[in-house]
Amino acid sequence: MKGKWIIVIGSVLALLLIGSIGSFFFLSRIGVGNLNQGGMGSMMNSSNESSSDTMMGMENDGMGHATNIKLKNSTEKENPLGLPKVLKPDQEDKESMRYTVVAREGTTRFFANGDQTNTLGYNGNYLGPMIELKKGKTVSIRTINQLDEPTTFHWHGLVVPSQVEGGPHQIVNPGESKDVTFKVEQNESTLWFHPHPMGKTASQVYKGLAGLLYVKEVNLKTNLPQKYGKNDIPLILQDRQFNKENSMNYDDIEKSDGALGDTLVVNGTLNPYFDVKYSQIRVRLLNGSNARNYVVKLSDGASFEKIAGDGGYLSKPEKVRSVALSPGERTEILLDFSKHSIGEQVSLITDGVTITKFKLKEKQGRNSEITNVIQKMPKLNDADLKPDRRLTLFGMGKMVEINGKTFDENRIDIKVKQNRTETWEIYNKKDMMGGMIHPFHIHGVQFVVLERNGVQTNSRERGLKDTVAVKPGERVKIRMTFKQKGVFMYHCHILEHEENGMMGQLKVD
Ligand SMILES: [Cu+2]
Repeated sequence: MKGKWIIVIGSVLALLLIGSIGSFFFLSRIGVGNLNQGGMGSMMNSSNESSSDTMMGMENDGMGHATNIKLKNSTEKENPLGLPKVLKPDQEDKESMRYTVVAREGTTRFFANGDQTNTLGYNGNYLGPMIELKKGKTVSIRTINQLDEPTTFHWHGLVVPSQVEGGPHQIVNPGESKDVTFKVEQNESTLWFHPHPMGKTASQVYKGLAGLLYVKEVNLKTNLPQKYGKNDIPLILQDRQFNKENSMNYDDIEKSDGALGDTLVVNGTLNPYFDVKYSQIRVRLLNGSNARNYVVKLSDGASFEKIAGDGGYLSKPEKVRSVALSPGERTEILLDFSKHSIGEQVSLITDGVTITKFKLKEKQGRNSEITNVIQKMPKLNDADLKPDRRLTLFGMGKMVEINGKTFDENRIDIKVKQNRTETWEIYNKKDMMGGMIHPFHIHGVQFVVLERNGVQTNSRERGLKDTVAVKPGERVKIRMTFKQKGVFMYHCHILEHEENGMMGQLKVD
């Protein structure tokens, strides 16, 4: 009996010792009382290599979150997939194009029998239009803020000077407008735009401020599908938490490690289907969620081709059975319906939940093999693998930091000379609970992912990127050239982590 008590007291003392040696995170997590599966899963997954064709260690959505909210299949009747409108230029000539983008309040009815819910949108009630930027042209955009709070218009992935790229310093106050002009010099790619004001980014994106930005190379010789809304469709993936009136309220949800919801909303549509009329469909996936990771597959388990990442095409199409997207990332894939019969349907799914049903109605066109090498990657030497800088991402919840610091808008963390090429090693340091994936994003550049944990990344990751998922314990090397001047942000794209200070400033001059 006495021995038992010694063991119990000894265990308590040992726990206290661990607690005091360990970080505050440990105690705060225990305080929440959730030793959730996600936390454990992330620890077990952390040694997986990205070469794994299917998982990339991202199968457990919401891993490491204080609450692990799983996605549910929708019980709503199926709805035709909403497609963002193509924004008409106010003016266009050989050298230039001009657009107007308005951030405004709106209302949206997501459920057939639900209430209208207050949302935000660009030029509409929820989300925004697709804006096409033609490479080689000078684009002017009049940005107008009709919200009752400050916002910015951030062009995510666009390689332009910081003065026009809409970071936290480019505030547009309520009722005001700002004109930005830039030359489009990068390759054909699927970018996006969203707000970036300090303290309001996460809530404004959650309420609906996000839109598509396609860079288009008019003279690009390609046999890829490119009929917008017909054989070339975007899927903006977002998870939302609806209350019993079927409305949503950002302020009401638990979100210390990022807002998660149990309902998947695709282009603003619940339970969507798309009528396929072509034998080959190009799908541009955007993870526009605040915090959720997705692993996207076909419901019949078939393989498909990945053709592009964040910043444009891969050097050749890659056959895959799944693609993983952390918040902010984009991936373009080709779906082949040539061997399916008219009337059949197949879905894109994530974690067993339907993203969009594809119903085969017609099979126009034929599948031409994509043979052209569409984006050449720079040649690399061994010396390029030596990091010029090391960044350590650490923490969870409100206690997040980069290299031991939280964001300070009056501090420049990194200075780089214009046109310098650097290799950065991004290290996601585990905490005692295992940690979580941090999607690392840098403004104003596109980079190449060189290595994960010392292993050269497989070719499908070798397209240009602006956001990269860094798993707990992982070291990811990226390499980029800083072509544009100004003060740029780098940060975790879990928007609540960014708001809590997992962000730094890079000055290029
Ligand atoms: Cu993070």
